[in-house]
Amino acid sequence: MEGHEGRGLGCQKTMDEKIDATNGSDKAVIPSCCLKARASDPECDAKCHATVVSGWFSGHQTSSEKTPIQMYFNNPMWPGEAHSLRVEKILFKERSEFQEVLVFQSSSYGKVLVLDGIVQLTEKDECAYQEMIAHLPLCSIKSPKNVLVVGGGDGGVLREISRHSSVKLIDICEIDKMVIDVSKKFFPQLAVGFDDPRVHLHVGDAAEFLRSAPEGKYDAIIVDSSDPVGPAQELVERPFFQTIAKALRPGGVLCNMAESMWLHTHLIQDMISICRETFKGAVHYAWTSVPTYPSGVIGFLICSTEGPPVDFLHPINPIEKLEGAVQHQRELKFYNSEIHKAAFALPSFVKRELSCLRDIKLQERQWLG
Ligand code: SPD
Repeated sequence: MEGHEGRGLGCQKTMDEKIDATNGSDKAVIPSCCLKARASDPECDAKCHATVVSGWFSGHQTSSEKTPIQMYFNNPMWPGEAHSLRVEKILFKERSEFQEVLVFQSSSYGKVLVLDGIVQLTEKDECAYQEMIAHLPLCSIKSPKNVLVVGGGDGGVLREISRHSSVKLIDICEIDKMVIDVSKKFFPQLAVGFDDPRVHLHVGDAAEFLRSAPEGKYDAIIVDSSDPVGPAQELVERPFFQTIAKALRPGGVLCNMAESMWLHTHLIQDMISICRETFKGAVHYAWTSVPTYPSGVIGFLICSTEGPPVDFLHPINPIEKLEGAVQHQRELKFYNSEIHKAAFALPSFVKRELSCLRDIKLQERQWLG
């Protein structure tokens, strides 16, 4: 089950490197994590995928390009940069009705899920995203019962919600069935989330799903979307947030994937402004470190509706106090109550740039105190 992710988070030698060391070869013994510049076997490119050059995946590429190489380093979401992973084997590549779905075995991050050329998760660092996006909201309210996940078709967020025994219903609305099927086949340690009997799967458009959701139904809504290009575009627009606010009970919470503070402060600002107008409770920004996402970090917009006040910075429902939650199915790797509080501490440039954040002063005072 653990596979490559079982290598842990440290800097470890590959088998080849260990053999070199044992033979006393004069080849420098460099840990695999420092070998990014080493060229690989170009022959495998042809058998691989358009985003793979000399054995390295470098997102992002649009599949129908005539000159795809230009696109590897030219995603409009993060122009001028790309992150590479060494590909051991392509395991799956197919175009669904909505996007191109790719799974490969990397040499350092385990299996990797890529949608339209953009890394969605790797076995090694998925914990830092799924645990945070689920427990930041769920540990901030007492006894969450009804939870909705938007997107999240890999099942990782469901796996995390399952740790909360107070939860009675977990609706998930994912647009792309291929993502679910691929996850069940290649990422069973995430897709295990679908086995929970509390989960009700809806394959379809989340905006539509939310429009017909009963008012005030959910205690928490978690938006685990891909980037707002392609099928997820609608999910950063005002009408979508309005339907979310309506579907939440008073004092209910939203946790929404909100991109990188290094790359997307404008987008984050826009989302915050919309949410400030839409959610009448608190609006905060928190972040986590995910090495395989652009710039190595990703953030969350966390909001509550008008009603019983929610103090996101001091979790009222600490995970450590929930019986069996830390161990459930797979021991928590990243999230704990300390990291919950720390996630709201913002670098100075972000504070300045996100000065539209109504709660920024409050966030600062609460974090310090
Ligand atoms: N830039 C990539 C953002 C991906 C966010 N969603 C990931 C899905 C993992 N459940």
